[in-house]
Amino acid sequence: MSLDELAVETCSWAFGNSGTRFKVFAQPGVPRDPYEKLADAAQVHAYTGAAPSVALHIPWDRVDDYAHLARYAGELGLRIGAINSNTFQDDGYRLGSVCHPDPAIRRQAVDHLLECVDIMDATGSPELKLWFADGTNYPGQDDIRARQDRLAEALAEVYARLGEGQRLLLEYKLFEPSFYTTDVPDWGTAYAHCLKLGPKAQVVVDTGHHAPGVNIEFIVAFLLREGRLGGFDFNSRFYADDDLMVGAADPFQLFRILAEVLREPSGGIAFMLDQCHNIEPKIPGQIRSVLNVQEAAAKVLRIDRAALSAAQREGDVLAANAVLMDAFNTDVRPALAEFRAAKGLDPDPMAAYARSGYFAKICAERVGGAQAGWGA
Ligand code: RM4
Ligand code: MN
Repeated sequence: MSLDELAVETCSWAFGNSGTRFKVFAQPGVPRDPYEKLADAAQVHAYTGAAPSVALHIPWDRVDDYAHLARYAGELGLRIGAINSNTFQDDGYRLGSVCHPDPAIRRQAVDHLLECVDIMDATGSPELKLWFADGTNYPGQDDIRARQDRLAEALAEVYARLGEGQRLLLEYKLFEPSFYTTDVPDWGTAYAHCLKLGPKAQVVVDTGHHAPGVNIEFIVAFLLREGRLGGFDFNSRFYADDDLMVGAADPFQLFRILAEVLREPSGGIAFMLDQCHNIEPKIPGQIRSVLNVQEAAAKVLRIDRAALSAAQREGDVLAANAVLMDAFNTDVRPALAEFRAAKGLDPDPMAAYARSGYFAKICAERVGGAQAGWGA
């Protein structure tokens, strides 16, 4: 694959207000509706040329007319990416959603997931991304195996509703908000459910959803080999699900992951950002993230694969490692600047956005109304 083909999906919620468990911080100029979120996402694409789609989160991005929203995205040069479901913010979900012991709550959750597929139909979105906050806090609280049965039943109903060209991406996360058991805690659980469902079900790897020290590139290599890697939620973590900018905490890990992914044409693997910009400005935060992925990919594309294979065949540990490190240690920024200039983009997207006056414009225009944020 070439850099030209690398597309990174931004996420609508990154443009809204966010924060911590303790405080959501309001920033000036924040979008008040999904249309304004798309307008901001279009800025990220305008300056990077590499962010042509935007993921939506339902109900945070609920509108009356989804086809209209998708047409607006088209006018901005964007398309609608993954539809992210949300079965974690209603009072009814205290004990879970699709795994809840009460069939009425499970029905409510599955109906929401089916509504998300309707939204895919209306917007042309190719992916339904499912992350469940389901789990338990205390030993004995619920039947662990029964919860798996309920999960499988819900997934099967949603899977059956998928149309041509639509797929279901099942995301896992070790813990949080549940602390004792999580119903989809790891890639193995997600993979097993996807296998049962069929070929349109794939695993999505959120880089922040593992225990410390987990070798994510191994998971990626395994899932790729099985044809079950559907995509990524890119972000960075230091401790848990920190949702910081991708490539900020551990650029070497990002390189190692992409080194596995970009071994083959990456078609069908959705590179998505799942981040929150709690203290930094949001549009530049997304631009920086896209650039970080692009930078890591550019380094990966410099890996001398022939030399690497030769060293591996010969069992030359140091030479093989050196091939990889040479690529990682290359400063690709000048080459990327040229690449952008050749495409008619500003070689420095961060500076170009800062100069553009867009931020002052949205601060002046977006006055009144409710700013978007978690739950909005
Ligand atoms: C979850 C998960 C999902 C994201 C929500 C906001 O932890 O990562 O992908 O949609 O957060
Ligand atoms: Mn995620």
